[in-house]
Amino acid sequence: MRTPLFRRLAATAAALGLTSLGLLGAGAAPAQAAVSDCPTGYFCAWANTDGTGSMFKTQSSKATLGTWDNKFRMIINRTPGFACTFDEPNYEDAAGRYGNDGDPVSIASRSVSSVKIVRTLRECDQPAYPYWISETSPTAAGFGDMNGDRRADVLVRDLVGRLWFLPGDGSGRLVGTGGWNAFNAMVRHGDFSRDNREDVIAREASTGKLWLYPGTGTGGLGARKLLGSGGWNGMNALTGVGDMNGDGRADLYGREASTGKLWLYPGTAGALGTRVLVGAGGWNGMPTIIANGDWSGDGRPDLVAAKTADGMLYRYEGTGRGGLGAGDRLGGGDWEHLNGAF
Ligand SMILES: [Ca+2]
Ligand SMILES: [Ca+2]
Ligand SMILES: [Ca+2]
Ligand SMILES: [Ca+2]
Repeated sequence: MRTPLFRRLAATAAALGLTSLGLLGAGAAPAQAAVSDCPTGYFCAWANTDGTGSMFKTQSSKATLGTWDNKFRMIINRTPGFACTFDEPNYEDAAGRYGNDGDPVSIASRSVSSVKIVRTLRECDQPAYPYWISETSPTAAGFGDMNGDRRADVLVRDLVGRLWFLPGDGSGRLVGTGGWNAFNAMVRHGDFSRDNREDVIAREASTGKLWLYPGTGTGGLGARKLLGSGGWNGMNALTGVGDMNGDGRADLYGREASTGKLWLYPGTAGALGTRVLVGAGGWNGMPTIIANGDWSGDGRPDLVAAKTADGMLYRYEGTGRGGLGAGDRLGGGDWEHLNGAF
C-alpha cells in the first residue's frame, strides 16, 4: 500500500533526528518527498500537496493537460533540464520555472494548463539559440558562410553542450546534439578539408587533441578527423585565419602560452604541416586576437589584435607568405578591458 508522502517525510525526519516537522519547511513541500515515485527523467505532479493520490508524469512538453488541467498542486522535476509551467494552454501566461534539484515543491499557481520540458532555462520563453541576422554578401565567397548562401553564419554552443547553426535569418538549427562542452577551444574561418566548405577545428580539453569537423556545406558538420594528437592545450589562443601563406589551403595560428610566441600551422591535405614561427614573443600581451579576413583590401587575410599595454587595436597585415607585417594602430582605445572578440 502506498504511504502518503507527508507521512513518509515525517518518518524520514524522525530517522534523521528532526523532532519537529517545522524543520521540513513551513508552507514549502518537504525535501526528499515523492522522489522515488517519480521516475528519473520525468516531470511529475500531484493534485494535492501531500503527494497522495494519482501522479501526473511526462518526459516531454505538453501543450494541454487534459484531466490534469488546473490540477497541479505539487510538482517535482526529474528531467535533465528545466520544467516551465504556464497558466494557459499552448505555453501562454508563464507561471513558474523549476530546476532539477531533486526536491518536490508545492506550486503557487493553481491554474497550470501547459508544461514545457526544456534543457536550458532560456527555452522556457525563447528559442535555445540567440537571434542572428546577417545581410547577403556582394561577393560569392562571403566571409564566414558555412552553407553557401552568401550570408555570414554563426555557430553557438549552449550550456548543455549542444551546437546550433544560425544561418542569419533569425532562425537556428541543431547541428550537434551534445558533447560539445568537452572542447575548450573552437575555431572557425577556413576550409581545412579543401572542399570549398568552411570547417570547424576543436580542441578536446581532456586530451589536448585537435579535431577537424568538416563542414557539410549546409551548416552541419561531418565525421571528425584527428588533426593533432596532443599537446594543443599548451596554446592559449588558436585562430583560424584563412590562407595566410598563399598555397590555397586554410591555415591556423596558435599562441604558445609559455613563450608568447605566435606560430603558423600551415594547412596541408586535410592535416597541418610543420609549424613556422610568425611572432618571436610578446603575443601574450594581446588579450584579443581577431581573424576577420582581409581588412586591408589586398586579398590577403590579416590579423587584428588589441594590446594590453595601451588598450589600442592593431592591424597586422598578412604578407601572403604566412608572416605578418608591423602592427598599424587602428585607433580606438579601452580594448585592454576585453579578453575576447570574434
Ligand atoms: Ca550562410
Ligand atoms: Ca572544408
Ligand atoms: Ca595556406
Ligand atoms: Ca590583407
